[in-house]
Amino acid sequence: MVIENFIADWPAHSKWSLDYIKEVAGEKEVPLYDDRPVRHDEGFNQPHAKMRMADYVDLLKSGPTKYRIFLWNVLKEVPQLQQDFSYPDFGLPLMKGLPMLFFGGEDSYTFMHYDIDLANIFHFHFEGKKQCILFSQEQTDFLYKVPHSLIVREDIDFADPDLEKWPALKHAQGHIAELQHGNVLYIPEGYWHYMRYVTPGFSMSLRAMARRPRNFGKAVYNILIMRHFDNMMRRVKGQKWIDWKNGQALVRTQRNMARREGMA
Ligand SMILES: O=C(O)CCC(=O)C(=O)O
Ligand SMILES: [Fe+2]
Repeated sequence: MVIENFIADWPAHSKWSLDYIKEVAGEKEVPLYDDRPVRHDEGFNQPHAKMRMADYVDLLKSGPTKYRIFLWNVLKEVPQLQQDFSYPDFGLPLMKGLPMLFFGGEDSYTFMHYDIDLANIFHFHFEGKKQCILFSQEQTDFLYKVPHSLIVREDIDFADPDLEKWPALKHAQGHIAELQHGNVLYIPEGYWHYMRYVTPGFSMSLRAMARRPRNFGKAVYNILIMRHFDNMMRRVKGQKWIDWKNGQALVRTQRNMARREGMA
């Protein structure tokens, strides 16, 4: 799933670094996320802080930080960067309006999730070292997925999971990839992904729509119904809704395990 030396002919391959981003986008104000758990009074994917890009790059270089930039649209924010890459032919039609950048500091991580549209993701990595853990949708029964969301229990540390506390994870079969400068990671449609920034760095994702009917159907449901229902329940029930969902993550996974043992 990791392709090496694929983008060696892109100008971005030699040009793109944290210093270069600071040069071309230093004055931009960027939304930052840390690793705090989801709260009822925050919207879906609402940022936790804001900073100038120049200050953010300085922060990344000064030592470990939890702050990440998530889903930062190149076209909208720094259109000139478009000249540095192209849309390769991977045999899947890439969505050209959505090249997204992701940044993170040493030791920061993007929680285990899958994307709302269950897209195919091509993840191009530029600076730093990054560890990625992937699971297919077939593994969802073992992952303590939180209902009405796209995440698993946030108190699971995928860098070093506590298998006593989360025994179902022992049954999950996944993939691990280590990304270095210039690598491309293919994340098949709907796959769960967790990214840990071993050193400060950034990547770009290009996406292609989900093609399997089942995944496409889930994408439509998530976008049209799930996120609105979840937002409404947060407003109506508040933190109780979040706590109930986290409880259900445990209950449902335990039920899945019992059912499997029953079948064995
Ligand atoms: O690299 C990251 O921090 C997250 C990437 C991601 O979630 C994505 O490309 O969909
Ligand atoms: Fe993602």
